[in-house]
Amino acid sequence: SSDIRKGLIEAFTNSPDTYLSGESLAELLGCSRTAIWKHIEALRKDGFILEAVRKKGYRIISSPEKIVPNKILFGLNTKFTGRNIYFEESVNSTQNIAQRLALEGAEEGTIVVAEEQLGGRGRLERKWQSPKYKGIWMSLILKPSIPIMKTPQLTLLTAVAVVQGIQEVTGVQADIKWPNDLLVNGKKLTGILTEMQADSDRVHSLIIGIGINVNQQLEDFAAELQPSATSIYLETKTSWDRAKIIQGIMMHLEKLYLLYLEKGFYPIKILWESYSISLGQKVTANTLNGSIVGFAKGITDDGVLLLEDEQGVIHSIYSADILMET
Ligand code: BTX
Repeated sequence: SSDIRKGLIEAFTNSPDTYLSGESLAELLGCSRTAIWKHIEALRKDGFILEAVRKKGYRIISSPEKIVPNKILFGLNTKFTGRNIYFEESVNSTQNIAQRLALEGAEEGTIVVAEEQLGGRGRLERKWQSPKYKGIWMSLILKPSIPIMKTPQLTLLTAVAVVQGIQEVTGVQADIKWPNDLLVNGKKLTGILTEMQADSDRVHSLIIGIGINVNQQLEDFAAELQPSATSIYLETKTSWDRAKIIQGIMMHLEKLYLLYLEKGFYPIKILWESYSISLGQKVTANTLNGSIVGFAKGITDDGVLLLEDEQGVIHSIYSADILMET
């Protein structure tokens, strides 16, 4: 069956820009159309971008583009952010590796980048789908000397940096949904997960996980995510060099982080608000203690969301999933 795969790649290579039908490929390689279809799906999983057009067939748009760590470094204009790179082909979660490195004393700005995560995670034990060669699955170690209660500020800061980095490199303009989602036309492009190592009151290390859907086609998302997720490829019909996007994000992140250390959260808050779509709207906040419907008035200087309910009572939301009315 690896012969069929090799045969497929060869057939596509020999006729670039032409659509090859399942039927003709099956005939050429002496197997069933179902086998062809299975192998096409396997090629997709390996990072090939294929186009399927009804009645015409398949065409390879691009072969797998892998992240080259040196490409992240080349031209990277930062003092420390993203300069120390741990790169792996396949991991359970980049968060686990970054957690370990932080305990071992990794320097601030260290990033862990993987081509694939088998156990990528979101908040509240949810899963984060991280298919091979398709996205940016990375964790960044920061060591700000701040009290624990200020850590949400760094999640918001990261969201701003990721919006700016993606916009600069690809032109895609994402919106931020409090606290940590980046959306394009209401579909999820990016998730950010902040974990920490701290003692009773001070932070030692923040482990900021960033997951960005870059080169996925619709079929690369599990069926249940297809209506709610998007990728930069889906928004631009172009496949992107993920190393360049990482580089753009690192540069924006360091700039904002240094600004934050010098001037505090206020300038970051202003930027965050300018990208936010949750503010000024009626939203439902689903918290672990129940749901609150209210008008999103703003965020506090600690990054807490303020909701005003129908009785005019203001609720401080520390952690929730936000549903917006469309
Ligand atoms: P979250 O809890 O806000 O979102 C998780 C939810 O998002 C899932 O329950 C699912 O519905 C949906 N989802 C899962 N995968 C995807 C995807 N690829 N695209 C769009 N929607 C999806 C968000 O958590 C925080 C995610 C952080 C991921 C990074 S990747 C690098 C680092 N390592 C790691 O294990 N996690 C972080």
